[in-house]
Amino acid sequence: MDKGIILKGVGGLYSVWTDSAGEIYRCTARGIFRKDSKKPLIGDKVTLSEIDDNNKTAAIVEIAPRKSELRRPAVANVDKLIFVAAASNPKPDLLLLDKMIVSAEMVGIELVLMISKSDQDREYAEEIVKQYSLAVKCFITSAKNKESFLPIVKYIEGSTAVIAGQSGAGKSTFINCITGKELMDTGNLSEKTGRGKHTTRHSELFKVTDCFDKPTFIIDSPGFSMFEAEAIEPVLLQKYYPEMYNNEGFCRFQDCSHTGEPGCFTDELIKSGKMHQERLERYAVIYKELAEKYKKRYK
Ligand SMILES: Nc1nc2c(ncn2[C@@H]2O[C@H](COP(=O)(O)OP(=O)(O)OP(=O)(O)O)[C@@H](O)[C@H]2O)c(=O)[nH]1
Ligand SMILES: [Mg+2]
Ligand SMILES: [Zn+2]
Repeated sequence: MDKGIILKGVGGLYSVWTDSAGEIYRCTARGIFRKDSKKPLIGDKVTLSEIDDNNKTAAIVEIAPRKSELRRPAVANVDKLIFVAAASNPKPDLLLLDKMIVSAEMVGIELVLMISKSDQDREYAEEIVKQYSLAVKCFITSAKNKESFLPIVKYIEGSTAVIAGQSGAGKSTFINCITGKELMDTGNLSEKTGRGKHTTRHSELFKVTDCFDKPTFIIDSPGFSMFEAEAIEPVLLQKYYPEMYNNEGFCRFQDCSHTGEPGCFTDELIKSGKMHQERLERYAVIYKELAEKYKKRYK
């Protein structure tokens, strides 16, 4: 029996790094997981059996309890999530970002925002910071100036972080820059649509040694553009907005949804600069989506 960590999984075949052997084994998962509908995830700590040292193959027989679990990207045991939004090309989807913040808040993973490609539109990069700095930590970066990555590198040192965001935002470019290796393929945007081409197809975990003193792990993940808000009761949504839970106040109506009712405490937040107007407008969009979902489910 040996222990390891899942680096990658494609078509039911998992690459598992074992510290004791200092090597990667190609592993299959025993049927037992399928029975409990528990699927091994990148970042899972696993126990191996049937180890074949010559062919470097083994079977995963157990998954250790997870410290954390994310649905999108599907990864286990991360402490931090770096969400990459490009200042331009591709145009950032801020509603997607808002939903990701909610989702990370729910599972207790710290989300930080990396605004990439600031060389292409510095002004808009700063506009995004204005909208989000009251909710999450923000970093403005550009691959044209590698020093701009240093504050993030410092921030993830000693932890396990996953990097996520739209296709073409610059996730793999970041991984290559900070490791100083061409670990991942990167790809141009489609000229026709201005969107990324989904260059990265599978999540992959790397142990980064070069620029860190403490062991640090980072997971690259495929870009995505669709994300459904978690199916929570709409009144609970405010619990996942730092601007709201850090500045609680009273509304005229006890059952105020904070989506435009008169006498709402969010008016004060906007006026005093404790929440950005557009974050609040998108809050209302997500609230309505949840309300629809909730109605369908319980009617
Ligand atoms: N100008 C500029 N281009 C960048 C920057 N970062 C990345 N790019 C370019 O943007 C394109 C997409 O980068 P990738 O790193 O492949 O993007 P990704 O987020 O990994 O995309 P997927 O794997 O498809 O999810 C590449 O052509 C990169 O060279 C940046 O800071 N500035
Ligand atoms: Mg990529
Ligand atoms: Zn209110």
